[in-house]
Amino acid sequence: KFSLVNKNAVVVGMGLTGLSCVRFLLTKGAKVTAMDSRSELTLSLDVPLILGMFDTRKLTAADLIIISPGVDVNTPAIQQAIEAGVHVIGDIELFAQFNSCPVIAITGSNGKSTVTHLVADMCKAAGKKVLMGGNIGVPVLDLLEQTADVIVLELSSFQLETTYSLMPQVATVLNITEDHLDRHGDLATYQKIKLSIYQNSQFMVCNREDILSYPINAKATMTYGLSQSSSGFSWDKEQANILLDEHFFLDSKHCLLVGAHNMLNIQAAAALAKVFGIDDDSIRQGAQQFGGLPHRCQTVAMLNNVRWINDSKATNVGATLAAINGLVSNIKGKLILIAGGEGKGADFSVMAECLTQSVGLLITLGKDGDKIACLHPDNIKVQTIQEAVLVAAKHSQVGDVVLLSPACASLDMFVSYQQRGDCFADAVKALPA
Ligand code: UMA
Ligand code: ADP
Repeated sequence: KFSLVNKNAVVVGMGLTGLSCVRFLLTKGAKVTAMDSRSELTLSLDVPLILGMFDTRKLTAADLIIISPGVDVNTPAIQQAIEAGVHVIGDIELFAQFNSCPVIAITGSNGKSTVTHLVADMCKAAGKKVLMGGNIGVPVLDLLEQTADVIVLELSSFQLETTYSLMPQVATVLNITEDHLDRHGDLATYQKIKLSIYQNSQFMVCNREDILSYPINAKATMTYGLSQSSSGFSWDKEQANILLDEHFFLDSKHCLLVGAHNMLNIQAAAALAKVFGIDDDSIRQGAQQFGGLPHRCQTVAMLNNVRWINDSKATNVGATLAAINGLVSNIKGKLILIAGGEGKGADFSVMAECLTQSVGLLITLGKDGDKIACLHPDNIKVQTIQEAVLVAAKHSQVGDVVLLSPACASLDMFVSYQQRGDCFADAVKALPA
């Protein structure tokens, strides 16, 4: 365990994470300096603040640097400090050093927030006091102020990259598909960072459908998947039931979540909860009551028998493919897809087959919209979400589905994926009846 008393700590990045780190370090008696690349910023915390270019001298002289997930560890000033022997960690590592509550840890390219909520609900149904945090939007250090029976953590690759000693009771990598390659360089590096969640984990839950998500040199405690399996969770497609060890476990018709990817999410959450020791009835109750999160395949309107779906949280190719494949068998008319935004260096060509087979009309926008548009012969390029909605309305007929599932981050045009999704929903509501 670190002693932080009188340590010179520099916190880099003054977003949600950085602010929580400053608050925590002050309570532990550290001498804290805050840094942020922005040129203007007012802090309500009483610590020295260095703005603009990172101060290399200050960084290399520090005892400890805590960097925010949005700050690249490969930033030259940070690398220089690492070479000078300074300990560089993230808030999750700091949390791990001080936490004594059991942790269920969840990462993966897609489904993290959904599974995190499902697991939390299953634990709550069993009467446990549950806290949720991490990439889901709650800085983990803030959780240390409360007591709980279990902490459910959603962890991103940026957070895992600077974490070394988290010891989850049970952990999972839900799936691995391309994301954040602009930061991590290649899929192998991204995968290695994701798999580090298993490093000190007592138990591991793995997805049989995704071999990349398995731990290297270790055995899965429990598996799940759509494929048949004599042990773990599986899927009976004919009856639409979730099975456990080949016996009936849960009828998906009693669940509010729909789509193949969500059947995997329910199984993953059930496996995590079961391995953690939650009873089957509470697992079923949590799975049945969860209605899904906003901006994830959420129906925002039914207008003239056209369904409008907001999947703004689909910020990578894997998420958009899952949304299309999950929806397509239930569409009577055609699927109109709105996609594009900040592509984060992704290879969109893997979407080509799915787009030409399942999408009737493709509407693109944003910085990397053209890279998607060229994959479909019937495409229309637009400038704004409002224009995309108007074009979709003009081309839609009874039975069609209009899906906003961008396969890209939103930051080229919006503050967040939430703002993008809200803009879409507002534009749909503004359509003439
Ligand atoms: N900053 C710099 N220099 C840089 C980059 C950023 O100074 O080079 C500063 C910015 O000026 C800003 C601050 O850093 O003041 C922002 O820090 P941040 O980007 O790390 O964001 P936080 O507000 O701390 O939020 C982070 C996560 N953000 C990212 O990983 C980008 C949040 O995940 C997370 O919810 C939160 O910590 C609490 O744990 C968001 C996210 O987009 C939702 N995550 C990515 C994703 O899901 O795809 C990984
Ligand atoms: P994350 O927190 O990892 O971004 P979410 O639960 O917020 O995951 O879902 C984000 C998007 O990913 C959704 O909009 C949906 O289209 C897609 N998605 C959800 N679960 C899965 C899954 N298991 N596999 C692939 N895609 C998924």
